[in-house]
Amino acid sequence: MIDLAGKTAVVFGLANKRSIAWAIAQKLHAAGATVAGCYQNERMKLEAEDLIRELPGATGFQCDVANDQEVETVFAAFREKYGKIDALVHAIAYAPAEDLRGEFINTSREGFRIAHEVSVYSLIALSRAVAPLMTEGGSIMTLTYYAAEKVVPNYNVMALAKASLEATVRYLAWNLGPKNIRVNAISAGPIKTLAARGIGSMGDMLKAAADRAPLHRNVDQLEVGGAALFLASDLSSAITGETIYVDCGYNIMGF
Ligand code: NAD
Ligand code: 0WE
Repeated sequence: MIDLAGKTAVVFGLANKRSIAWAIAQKLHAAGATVAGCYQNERMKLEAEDLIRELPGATGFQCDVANDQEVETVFAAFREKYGKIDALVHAIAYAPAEDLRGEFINTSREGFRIAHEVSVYSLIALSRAVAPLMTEGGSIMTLTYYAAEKVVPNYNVMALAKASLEATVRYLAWNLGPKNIRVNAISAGPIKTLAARGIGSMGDMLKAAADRAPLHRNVDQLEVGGAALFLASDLSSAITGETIYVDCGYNIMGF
């Protein structure tokens, strides 16, 4: 059994019960960690706080990662409440809806900027803020998707952001290695979350992914949570800069 008693984990990206962040928060909490759950804004607050109440000892925080002032404020609150932090989970992505469909060549300058700022730069900003609190070393992780490497129709500008995110993980791993802070990405297979809602072909995509994957099924959030628990724990003490696939094996197939 993985024991995270005495460890504190901050989890960003909590929207609702389907959020990958929620599954990760539950797994870390079940292993004994003290959990801070972060949601984007007032609109997410009610639902997120309801979930956080299910985890005794957990606390909710509001933070829009596109806002430097809000990041600074939330980390001041973490410092005050916890002092030391052991794990940080970044489960955040956003691109304007119109850039996630249609012709890739029509990607807007603004859509490109927003996707990279919210989905990639935020990992750098959160890592810089958390590193001074990871006084006993730590584990930082983010969520990525296979479309960073191979074309997935309509993922468009988000694919560029995920490719950049995976490179960011390697550079952060190199930079923070001397502090014994590890940085990794989990590449999850498609899951029906809020971020996958409104994607017209999601049903077909889930079916195709299950057909092709060696395990012939889809991934669920709690399985991603299991990998996150491993990455938060000492069992992964020599793993950094990696992208770990939690996709039922989909990525290994050539045909
Ligand atoms: P989700 O919608 O539950 O989570 C996305 C979160 O990002 C939301 O909580 C949203 O509030 C947050 N967010 C967006 N902009 C923000 C901002 N400016 N400040 C703070 N938070 C912000 O969906 P999810 O599927 O759980 O997504 C979590 C991560 O997993 C994302 O990085 C996504 O790309 C990745 N991922 C998802 C899938 C999938 O199929 N669902 C597959 C692989 C990777
Ligand atoms: O990372 C994602 C989705 C991220 C996402 C989702 C939205 C929807 C609402 C980012 N920005 C927005 N902006 C919105 O306005 N996934 C891995 C899920 C996903 O999204 C796809 C997929 C898959 C899988 C989009 C097209 C094709 C496949």
